[in-house]
Amino acid sequence: MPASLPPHPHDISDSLPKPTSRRGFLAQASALSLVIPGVGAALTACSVADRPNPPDTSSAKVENTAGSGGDEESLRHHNSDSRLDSSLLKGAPHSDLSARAVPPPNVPYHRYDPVLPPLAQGDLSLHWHAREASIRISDDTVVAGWTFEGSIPGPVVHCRVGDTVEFTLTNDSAVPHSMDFHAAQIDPKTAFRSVPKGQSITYRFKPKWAGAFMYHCGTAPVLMHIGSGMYGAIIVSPSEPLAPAREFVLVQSEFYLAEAAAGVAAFDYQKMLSTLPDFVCFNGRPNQYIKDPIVVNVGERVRFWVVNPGPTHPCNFHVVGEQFDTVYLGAPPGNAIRGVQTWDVAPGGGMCFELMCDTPGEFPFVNHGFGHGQKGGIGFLLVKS
Ligand SMILES: [Cu+2]
Repeated sequence: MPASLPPHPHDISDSLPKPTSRRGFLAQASALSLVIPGVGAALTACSVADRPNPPDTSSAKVENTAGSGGDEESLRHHNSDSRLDSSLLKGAPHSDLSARAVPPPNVPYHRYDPVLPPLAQGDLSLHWHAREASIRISDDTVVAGWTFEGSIPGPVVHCRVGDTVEFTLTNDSAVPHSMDFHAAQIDPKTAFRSVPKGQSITYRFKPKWAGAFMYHCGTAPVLMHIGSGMYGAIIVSPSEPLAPAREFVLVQSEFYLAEAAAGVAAFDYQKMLSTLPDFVCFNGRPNQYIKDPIVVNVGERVRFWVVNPGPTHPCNFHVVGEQFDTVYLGAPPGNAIRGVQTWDVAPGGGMCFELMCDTPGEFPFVNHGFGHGQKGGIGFLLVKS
């Protein structure tokens, strides 16, 4: 007998109105009969960790799917999503932010604005700071981020092909950091080098190609720096404007978290290596556009600039109930393909998706790799009549 099919996305979204904890997501997955051994084992581990709360029936159900006969200790050994399973990964560096992070009595939640900022007029000069910051990503989860400008993702940069971007990074953090713009063609050894605390680096570049590009800290181990929040999008518009549209930026990324200390969850490098994230998010907060959708009007063209910093998984971008009339595989306005249902944006990549909103309704946009969509990679595009 095959495993139960996941519900239709509309049903999923109906059941996912609120961001919750990692444990909540796992319990939710179980409740939706998503039979995923790794998730089931993780759920069991959470249940064990959360004693004396009694395990619910859903956790018991998933235990059975793991084929262990319900023995919690043996399940741990099969749980690659658990820090307890040290047989998989040893000696990897680990964030020590949890020990230093300030408890978050007043870390406000804010929605990451998905609207593409206006195009800079002419050349662009940016001076950013790399710094640590506590970021609330949901009602009950605050993470100890390594950030650009105190934000995960970092700010969206919007420029045009051929404009000069002058960028300065000052490092306020004890850990060395750097900046790698995928929109630049430049000697990385010079421009993308790491800078220690209190020092700065400045470089200039002229984007040669339009498109949705990633930027990130490239300091080793890159996985740790990207995985801890040091990424964002630089959108390069073509010389000739594209068709008028409502333009949005979606940065999909994964969160691999350790247990919270003093209310703040550090990022977990071993979990990053295991590649089983706790959350997959558009713009840094699980399900944030379920809670507060992206709203457009019927008859409008929508252009999604989708960037995937990963660090590891693809974004199989899809809008339920819609089709993309145009997907630009490379620099817009060239490289367009038509009539697309889903296209994957690779980790480290970016792509431009367009659709005409000629039907009113509530359209979920998802990572159609639903193991990821279920972990927060889902939102609503609300088309008003
Ligand atoms: Cu860094």
